Amino acid sequence: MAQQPRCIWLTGLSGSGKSTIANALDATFNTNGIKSFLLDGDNVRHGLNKDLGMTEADRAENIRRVGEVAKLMVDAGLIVICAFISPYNRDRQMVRSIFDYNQFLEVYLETPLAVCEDRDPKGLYKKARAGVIKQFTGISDPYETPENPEVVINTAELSTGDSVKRIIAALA
Ligand code: GGZ
Repeated sequence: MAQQPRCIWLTGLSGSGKSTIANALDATFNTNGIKSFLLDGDNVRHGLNKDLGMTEADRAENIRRVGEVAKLMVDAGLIVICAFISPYNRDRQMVRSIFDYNQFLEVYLETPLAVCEDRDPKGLYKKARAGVIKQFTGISDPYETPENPEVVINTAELSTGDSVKRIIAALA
């Protein structure tokens, strides 16, 4: 499984399966001796981007900084897996433009809102519906459907293992 350094960008609603698939991908690469690194809201929004909130401008800056860090890591020879809601087409296009033509793979997790809301692993949708969390993506904030993603996955229909296989096949 020889793989070139690259950025794999996972976009989708909260609860769509981004972190699950990102972690499974990371584990698969590492098992095969391929150096990869995972960037997601958990490790980035508590450190590098802890000054940012959820406004449109702050989300744009979140994505911009992550893209620049991912580019440095790709240049250092890693496969970088980024798992961010990244709800705006403009921001996803901007991050794509940071990379060379075949260095960027956009994976859209199209898991329907109703499924994500049903999963609600952290109770965030419930809080968003109650108005406790404002500007919540899919409820009170937009999610723009990706226009030209390289891969589209509905995790309500495809297992994590098959999702990983589909993404790795798209890297070939
Ligand atoms: C969406 C929110 C919000 C709001 C907190 N809207 O599923 P999670 O919980 O674990 O991951 C989500 C994370 C969003 O961070 P991102 O950096 O991925 O967002 S973006 O790409 O739009 O910049 C969610 C939680 O934080 N969360 N408030 N208002 N998700």
